Amino acid sequence: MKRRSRNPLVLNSNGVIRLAAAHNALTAKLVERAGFDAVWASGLEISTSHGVPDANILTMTEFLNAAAEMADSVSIPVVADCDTGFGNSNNIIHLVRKYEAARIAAICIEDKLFPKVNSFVPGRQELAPIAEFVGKILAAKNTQETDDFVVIARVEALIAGWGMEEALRRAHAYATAGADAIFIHSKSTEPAQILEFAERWDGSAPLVVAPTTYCSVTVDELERAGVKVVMYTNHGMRAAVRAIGDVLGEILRNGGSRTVEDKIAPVSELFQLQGMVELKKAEKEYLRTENGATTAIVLAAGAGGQCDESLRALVGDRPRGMLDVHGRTVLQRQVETLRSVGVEDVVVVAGYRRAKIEDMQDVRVVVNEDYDTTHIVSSLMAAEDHLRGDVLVSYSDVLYDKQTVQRLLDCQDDFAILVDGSFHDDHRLCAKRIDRAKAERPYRRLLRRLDSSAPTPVTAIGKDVEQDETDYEFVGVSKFSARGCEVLRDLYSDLRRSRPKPFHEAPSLERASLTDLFQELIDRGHRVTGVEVNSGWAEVHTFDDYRRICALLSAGEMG
Ligand code: SPV
Ligand code: MG
Repeated sequence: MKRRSRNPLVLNSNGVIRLAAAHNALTAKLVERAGFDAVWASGLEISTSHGVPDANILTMTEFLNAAAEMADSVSIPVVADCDTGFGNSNNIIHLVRKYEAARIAAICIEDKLFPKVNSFVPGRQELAPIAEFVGKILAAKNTQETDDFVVIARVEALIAGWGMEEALRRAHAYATAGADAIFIHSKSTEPAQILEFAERWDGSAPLVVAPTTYCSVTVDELERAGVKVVMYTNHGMRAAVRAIGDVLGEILRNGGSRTVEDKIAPVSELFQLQGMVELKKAEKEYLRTENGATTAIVLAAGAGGQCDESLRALVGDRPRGMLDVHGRTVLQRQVETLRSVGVEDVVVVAGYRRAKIEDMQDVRVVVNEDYDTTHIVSSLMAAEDHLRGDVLVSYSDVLYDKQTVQRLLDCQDDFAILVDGSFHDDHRLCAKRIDRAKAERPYRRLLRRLDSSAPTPVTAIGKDVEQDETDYEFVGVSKFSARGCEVLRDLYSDLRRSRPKPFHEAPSLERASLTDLFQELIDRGHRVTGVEVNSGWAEVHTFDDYRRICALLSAGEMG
């Protein structure tokens, strides 16, 4: 979306407009994030950021590049400090063309002689003749192509010590020449000088001020005095200089960075400011790789205490996925397996004792705040923003090997679920309340067959599927194509409206399991494909499961 420049003077038609300074995209974003109305692309800050004096050492192109970078990065208007215009009226014509084309909302030019020196530097502050500066304003106003481009004229008479009468005379001449606003600058340490100017000003153009030295004045007081725009022209940079210096000093003093960690922004905040979230979204939409970019969503919000009695002592204080298996949690092992088959983007839905999950490196965490009153479908939909492109969805208490996940990734159907028929061989499992699936092609035990791995549509799924109708057990891992995700999101918003009670085997949608969702998809005519495996995975539901997995993994299986 291309932004148009916007006249900053009409932003808050009734109230005062507040600007803060920036010198690059990052600081402009911080100005916007803090809630200021517009950005002041400060000559002082841009010069300082280049390590050179604010005395027209940099060229117009360098100031323009900095301001354009800001305008590209924020949606609020950018007001560019253009010093004296980098020359005479010819330079003004050139600069207006360039700045307007770069979608900079406003320029500010000051009535000093080129090359200027920052107004707070004692000594030489030479004023231009009024007529010459009026010529610059006329040149600027006659050059602009869009109606809402703003030209601010800055009066430096008070800075140069030429007195109040001269300041008013100049301001009046500039407003008459067509300046859209008058920036009356002062280096007095008291607001009296600016308040007197405002009191005597004829109101022929809105007033802009920068209370750097007379900082006791408030925005409200300035507004009451008739000021339209208040600019904080260097405060962000001064804050950064102090903070950076303090933190770097502390690291050297302490011989490490542990003590500064809580005082500085986390790296994730830098990613946010960079636009990494948007990049990841775009990547899902457009980046095509040979294997496709699959996101994994691991559902780990449930309380450890909800599991089988025999396991409770081990997971009572943590999410089930945080169960330790030979020094690595089940979740860590899942993430490693997923990465080994090229699934880089792993989103974990946390809830119960979420801090343990939030400490994990390299995964993105979303939270199901209602984890104690809701169930798996609600956790999945807490990650709705990530249900885009190909998505693999996994329970957090199941381990699988590479080949098993790869079989699911290879299935191109919109809804695919891993199923296993080998529970038929275990009479204890046969009687248990496992997730059962009936399929179009029945499970055929011990038959040597060529088509053993051909996927088959599931016709019924849930814990209540009759024992003698059950062909397979649902492994707890499923995959949705990009279209499947779209269907799922629409289905969910539809269900949220109709609030079915019960919802298949669940008392409500909020308490629904994935199997209820798959049954709903089947009932609505969607094909849910069972991808058959008969080894390569294990769930951790009971202490016996846990013991078996520990033994298996120490024997080096399920790498
Ligand atoms: C700037 O920010 O570069 C200005 C305002 O011109 S001031 O430094 O306050 O003079
Ligand atoms: Mg300046």
